[in-house]
Amino acid sequence: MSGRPSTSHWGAYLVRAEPDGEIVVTPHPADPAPSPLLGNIPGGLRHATRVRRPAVRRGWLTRGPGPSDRRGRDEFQEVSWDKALDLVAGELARVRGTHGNQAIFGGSYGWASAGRFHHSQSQLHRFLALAGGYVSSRNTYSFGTSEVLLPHLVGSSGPVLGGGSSWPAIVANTELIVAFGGIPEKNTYVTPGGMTTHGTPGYLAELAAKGTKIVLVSPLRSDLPDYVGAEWYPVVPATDVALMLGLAHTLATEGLHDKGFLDRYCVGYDTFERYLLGDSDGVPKDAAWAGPVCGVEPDTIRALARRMAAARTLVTVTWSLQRAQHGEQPVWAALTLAAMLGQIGLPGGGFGHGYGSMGDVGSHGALLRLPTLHQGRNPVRTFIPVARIADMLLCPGARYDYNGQRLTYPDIRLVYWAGGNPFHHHQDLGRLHTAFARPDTVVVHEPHWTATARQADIVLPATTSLEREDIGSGRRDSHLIAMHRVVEPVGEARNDHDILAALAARLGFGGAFTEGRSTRQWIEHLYGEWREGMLGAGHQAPVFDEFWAAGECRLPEGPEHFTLFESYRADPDRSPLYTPSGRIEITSATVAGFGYPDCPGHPVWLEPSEWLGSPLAGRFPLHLIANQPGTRLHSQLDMGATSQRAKVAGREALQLHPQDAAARGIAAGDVVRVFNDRGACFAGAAVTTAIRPGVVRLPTGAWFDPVGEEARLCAHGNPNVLTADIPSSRLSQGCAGQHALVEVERWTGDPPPVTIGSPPPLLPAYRP
Ligand code: PGD
Repeated sequence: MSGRPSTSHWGAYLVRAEPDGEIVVTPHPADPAPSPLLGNIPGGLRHATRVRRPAVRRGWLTRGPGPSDRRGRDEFQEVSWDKALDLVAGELARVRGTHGNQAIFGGSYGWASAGRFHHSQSQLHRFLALAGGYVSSRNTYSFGTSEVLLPHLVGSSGPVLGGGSSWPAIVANTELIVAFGGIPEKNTYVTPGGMTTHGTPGYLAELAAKGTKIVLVSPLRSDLPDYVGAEWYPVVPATDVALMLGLAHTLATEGLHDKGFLDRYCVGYDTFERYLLGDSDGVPKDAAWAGPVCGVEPDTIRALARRMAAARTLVTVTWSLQRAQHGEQPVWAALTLAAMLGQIGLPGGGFGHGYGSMGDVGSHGALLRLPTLHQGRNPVRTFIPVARIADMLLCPGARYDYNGQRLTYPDIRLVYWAGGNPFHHHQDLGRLHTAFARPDTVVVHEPHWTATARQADIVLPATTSLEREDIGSGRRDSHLIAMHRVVEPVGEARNDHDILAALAARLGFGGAFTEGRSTRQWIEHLYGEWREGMLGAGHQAPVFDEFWAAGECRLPEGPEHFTLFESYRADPDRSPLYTPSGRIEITSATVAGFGYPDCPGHPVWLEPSEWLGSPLAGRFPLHLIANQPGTRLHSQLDMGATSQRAKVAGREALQLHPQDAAARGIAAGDVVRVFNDRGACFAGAAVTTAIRPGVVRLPTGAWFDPVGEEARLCAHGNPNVLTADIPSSRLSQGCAGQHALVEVERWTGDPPPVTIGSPPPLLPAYRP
């Protein structure tokens, strides 16, 4: 072994520190397909953008707490840890005393780093719960729309989002995969908490070797690897539902749908069929109707529907499709299509959601409870759906809909964030910048000077996983990893836990927070609890010392051939779904009863406000896809070697079709300006035929580098200056950041320099 095992969200690896302090990272020997993202780790560790000392925004330090439009623009004053902790503890006490715990927002969404104990969000939630509570956030940016929708359709989101049918069952049985959004390999390296053996690329290669037919429905050909040999249907972005309806119409009118399955296992097909045939609205959703909307020839749609009915067919939808306005519809329509084929619950057939969205979807590792830090009970019941952060800050007291409830935004005075980067992950960053001017105080724990750290008042330097001890593993992982410390903390960085323990001590609940344990004792404790559970369930697990010395232990596998909804299919009366009817709800009386025009009671085609068929396309004729990057995880380690290699002209690469490039006089390598009414960013042009004409792709995660006071222009290429801060619908209020209409122009002048690779102006008044 050339190092000790450690793990990251993009996989386990071996790491060692050289005498000169540099670290060497190599793939884990058990991993058949290690992630290229490992290449970002060494360069990130001691990069110039590490936060080396606690820092306070000068305006906050001199004028004290209060709303300020200087956030993101002021200099920072470095201070001692004691001073910083006194300031944070004092401000928490002030806000609690004056406004109550309802005024503290501690949702703190974000992926942070792998590691079960030093999970930033769990640490912060435990701390704030003991401090009297906090306004929390619910659901995720990843699949927040499906999390709310699926319980109405199949009783729970767990089985669908938790992995679906296993790859071996698919490889053995599936004849045709119709993949809406494809199965993008780049995402399959990523799993929250880590993954030691990345299986998806190997299974895709097996499917190709077997000759399994795969239909890729996406404007981007890269949404399935070339070696799979997929048939590419370059659909117009945001119109998958029209294509699905065209397919469903062909099935229904040619008698290819499975009426027996629909009667026995589903409710509400008749209502949907009346819509499909045009009986309820006068518009038959036939292939001739669907073709011009989605850009696929009507004959091709009809032929595909017939092929789907004649084969063992798996209909899959990526999570990216629900990360859009009306994002409920592609998920609901795909489930309905699969139900019409009657193969849900049959090996290799039916419905899947998230193949290619995450590494563990389709994995057959056992779904085990991992060592977990208890977060305690949050006495404050107020929450927001996670993607409504800017609305909350901008509109305290406003009422809004969410999943059948009328909720009210709280009045937030203190925002506390650890382990997330909202100035990467949220939409319409110019609007978010305005929203972040509203609270009295923003506290951020961060290893790096991200855009979010720069928008804070108090920045506390956090360690990365290489600088501390932990235990790491992901859902369905093959290994539990003993994450030894590899290097000493960079600068004066401290672990999130130690920062919060020091604050808890100042606020009088230090003992309750730490329970008297050191970090090593916590790790042993969490491991011990986990081991007891494992032994109780009949699994083996070594004692802690053995595990720690060995560096890892193997985890049990789940059933290799698993099929989603198999037990439901076998006996729907004895194993009903947890829906009101106990059946798959193609029409949901509950959702219909909410009366939301943007999410009626069965799947429908609803035009988004921004797509190539909307009036706005007259001014902004290109459809931007802002999807997950292939060269980093979200915004993490954007300064690392893998991420930097893919930049064009020092900026994030914007992919566009040669026709669109030629029409604008753009050549590969040019600096371009991408813009719409919300904002603009600079990017580097990458010209490719692997994209539908009229579509451009700019992935998320280039560090936001705002130019000017309004923060509506990014020098570096963060697409979230362009995306709209609107929800998927009133049902789920999910993130809709995947799409926006834009225009692109070649930039002939001097573009603003990219400055985000250096720290913000720091006043080094304090030296240890
Ligand atoms: P990350 O870049 O992973 O993005 O959003 P998220 O905020 O999770 O941010 C994690 C931060 O944690 C990093 O800044 C990292 O430095 C910091 N960090 C790492 N380790 C530690 C630690 O130990 N302690 C502390 N305190 N900090 C740490 C991701 C979100 O973006 C997600 S999940 C999705 S799916 C969304 N996808 C899209 C999309 O498809 N399209 C658009 N337009 N926008 C999206 N945004 C969403």
